[in-house]
Amino acid sequence: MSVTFYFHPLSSYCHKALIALYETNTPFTPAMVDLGNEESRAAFQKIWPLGKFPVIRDEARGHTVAESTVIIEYLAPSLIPQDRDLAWQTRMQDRFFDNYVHAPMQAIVADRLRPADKRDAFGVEQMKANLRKAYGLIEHQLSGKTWAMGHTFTLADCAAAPALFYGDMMMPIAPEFPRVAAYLERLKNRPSYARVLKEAEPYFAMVPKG
Ligand SMILES: N[C@@H](CCC(=O)N[C@@H](CS)C(=O)NCC(=O)O)C(=O)O
Repeated sequence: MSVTFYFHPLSSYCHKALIALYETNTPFTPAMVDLGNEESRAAFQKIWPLGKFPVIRDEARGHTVAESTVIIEYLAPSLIPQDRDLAWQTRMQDRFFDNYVHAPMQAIVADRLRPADKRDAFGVEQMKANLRKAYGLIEHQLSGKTWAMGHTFTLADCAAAPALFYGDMMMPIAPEFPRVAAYLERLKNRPSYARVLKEAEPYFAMVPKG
């Protein structure tokens, strides 16, 4: 099965899906989207009118699949444990990283992309407080664990990696969260994510500094 993967090399949610694809050696055809280019944006919006990536198109089966978690379920289901309880716990972790780490991180990035007179310093402080709250929970949950679910690398780790990586870039992980910092290092050294980061390297200068 070969599918087209619409993405941008800097996109954190695309990183999440790419980690899963590399973890499982899933074949795909990459299609880079440049939202700043009218033609590229219009072509992508024909595939997915919301214009958010990642998205995959599986021509053979006639499916367009959006949302990083669902793309992973579609292409790399082995990253979700089969055991019923472990499965919901993994999905819960995935939701946790997306909603409580990835979302505030994205809001901080978005604020940095605004014109200087439209920035929201109060909102950014709130998002940073949300990140600290989430890190406190992760610090506790990681006790005795290598990966989010224990010894097995799962969907939850795919979600955690880009959220923590860019989160750390926006607000360095404080010394009071040593397990979170060590977990991020393990994630960065995981071959699937190391490959994603290497491919993104030429674009990192585009990430807003602050
Ligand atoms: N819930 C979505 C979020 C996707 C998302 O926010 N993608 C960002 C890139 S990381 C995007 O497409 N941004 C472009 C835009 O909003 O115009 C997922 O899990 O895939």
